[in-house]
Amino acid sequence: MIKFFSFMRSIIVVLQLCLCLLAVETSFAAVSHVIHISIDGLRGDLLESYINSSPQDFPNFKRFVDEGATTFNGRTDYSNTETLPNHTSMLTGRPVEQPDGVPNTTHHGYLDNGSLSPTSTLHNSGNPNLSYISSTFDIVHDNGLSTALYASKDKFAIYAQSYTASTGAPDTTGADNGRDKIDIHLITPNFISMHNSFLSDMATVGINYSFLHYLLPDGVGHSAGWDSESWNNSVKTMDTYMGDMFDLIETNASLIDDTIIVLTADHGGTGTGHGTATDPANYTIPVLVWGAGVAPGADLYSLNPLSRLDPGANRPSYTASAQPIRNGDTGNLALHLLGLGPVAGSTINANQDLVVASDFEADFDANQSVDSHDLTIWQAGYSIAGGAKVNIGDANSDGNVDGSDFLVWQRQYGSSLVDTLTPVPEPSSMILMLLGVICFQQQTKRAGIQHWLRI
Ligand SMILES: [Ca+2]
Ligand SMILES: [Ca+2]
Ligand SMILES: [Ca+2]
Ligand SMILES: [Ca+2]
Ligand SMILES: [Zn+2]
Repeated sequence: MIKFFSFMRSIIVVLQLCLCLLAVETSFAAVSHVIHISIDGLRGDLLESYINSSPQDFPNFKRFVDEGATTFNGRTDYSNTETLPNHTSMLTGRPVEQPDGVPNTTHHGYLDNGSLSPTSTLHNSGNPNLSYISSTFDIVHDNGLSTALYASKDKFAIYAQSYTASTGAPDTTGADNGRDKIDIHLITPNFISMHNSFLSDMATVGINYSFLHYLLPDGVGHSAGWDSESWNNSVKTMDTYMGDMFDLIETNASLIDDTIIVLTADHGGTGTGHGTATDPANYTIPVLVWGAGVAPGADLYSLNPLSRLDPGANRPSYTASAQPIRNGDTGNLALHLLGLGPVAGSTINANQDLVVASDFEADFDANQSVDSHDLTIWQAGYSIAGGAKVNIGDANSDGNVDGSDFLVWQRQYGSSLVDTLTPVPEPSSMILMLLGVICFQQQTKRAGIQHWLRI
């Protein structure tokens, strides 16, 4: 009788284990801090070729590639490759101009690029069909979190002026956090002091959402030309600034493991300008995401096979069936990473479906499918003890690549967002597989890679 009960108890334990294993999809854990960065004029294809040809000169941009989810083939707004219109898209999730066939309340319409008056706001100078144009600052602040804007061109005052105690919208989300949506703002052409102010503010205050704008590559591009030696050096300088960001996060106990950087650019450039919106040199920009929970070494297009498509050299319009990843996606992405909903009235990434991690723990190459290629990655990483990331085969985030990661791969094998027809093991056969594994574990004193592969 006692044997019978202990047998039943084992069965129940196994069934419970199976039930929890059936929940294979992971959910992204929100972080407390997002640093949203725009590097003015940082052309995507040039940045990529610099990193590839001399990685030692761009160690921090390379860290984004090795440790984060990235693309160098992002897109600006469709019709505009100027500074403020594109930054306004990043902050509002709206196209610059009205796309064909969509309501005239869709676009932000802020085409001005520098002639603001002290009373100019996005609301009185943008799309006349909108009385108020909401932003990332609204959503974060209305939810009781802290916000900051650091910008290195005076014309960025348009954002500070648009969200003051008198120009910002009343807060109707939970407790009243007020109409002044930007807690800290520093707008100065002295980007070195701007950068240092951010580093010290962030270390002491721990701002939840910061938007930073660095002018350097744009200024050098206009004087010396994009892809000139001076321009290359300006990107090296920005690389050291990004190194400061990593240091800031990794030396601060309250930021590490709770912060994500989202980096993009307003436009690229060629010759000494960037005004032609149809020129690939102007519309090709990077989108680099790094930090807690972000898939390491991942390509953003591979991570988003259902919602985004690498446009090659093309310039898809907003109504194209397959959308590229745009700088305008990054605002609603930043909000999503903070666990917040989208900007009111936004249309770019408005359903926040741009993801930065795989749905599956055993998707080691981060393409939203668990297949034999993921197994080869696990095989190559097998027996690494300590410091392993998911892209070398650590499915259960313990830093080791071992048999338990293989078991995760085994139960997720065939899972895919792309091809839902791929057979997934039936629960009953999964139970049999699991029982087999448990017996195997008991019988095996030393589990080498060949043993796991023979299961
Ligand atoms: Ca610019
Ligand atoms: Ca509120
Ligand atoms: Ca995969
Ligand atoms: Ca592991
Ligand atoms: Zn410019």
